[in-house]
Amino acid sequence: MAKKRIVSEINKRADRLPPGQHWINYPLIYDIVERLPDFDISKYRLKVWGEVEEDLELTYDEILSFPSIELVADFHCVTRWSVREIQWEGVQTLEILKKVKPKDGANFVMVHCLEGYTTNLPLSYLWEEDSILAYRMFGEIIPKEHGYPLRLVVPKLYAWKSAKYVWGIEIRREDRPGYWEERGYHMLGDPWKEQRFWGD
Ligand SMILES: Nc1nc2c(c(=O)[nH]1)N[C@H]1C(S)=C(S)[C@@H](COP(=O)(O)O)O[C@H]1N2
Ligand SMILES: [Mo]
Repeated sequence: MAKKRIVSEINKRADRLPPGQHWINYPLIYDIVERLPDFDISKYRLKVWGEVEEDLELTYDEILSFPSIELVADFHCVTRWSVREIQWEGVQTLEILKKVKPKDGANFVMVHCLEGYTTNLPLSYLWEEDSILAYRMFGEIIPKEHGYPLRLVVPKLYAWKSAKYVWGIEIRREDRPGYWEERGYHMLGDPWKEQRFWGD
């Protein structure tokens, strides 16, 4: 069966390039650490916990065996570069949410990454059909510097919300700032509203 392929709605907007952005050809690598630790894939687990009916813990192989989709989506960094049509493959976050069943009043997410990075976003963005946990980029296993083993891709928000090296998804009642949000970046980060920093 042909794999389901989704082109993000953001690529079809009349105002496709958000205000204050310019196109470049390939995403620049941004990391909060100089050297990434080595990730032992046999010990890797994706964990989902918090305000949910059922916690979830998956090995890398279990993630690969989930129904997957191909996603084509533009990528917008708050430092004003944007990249057209990145091709990803992975599991829709809505599939994960259907498994864990968030409780009433669960409205936010904190995403945890293997090197210590965190980022927060409203839970509603993980119900969007173009939000995925990606393990392939342009047809290859996602390169280490772009997020191996697993990367959250949320095309509707600035790229700092698309966390690389994800190991944990914490479902929460209250919002709490992640790494960049604690340093002044916007709690939501909608590129079309230019929500770059607190107060924007
Ligand atoms: N774990 C983790 N994810 C991260 C970051 C990071 O430092 N650590 N940087 C973010 C920022 S600021 C951007 S612009 C994008 C860059 O993606 P790339 O490095 O794959 O080009 O990753 C985001 N995800
Ligand atoms: Mo960024």
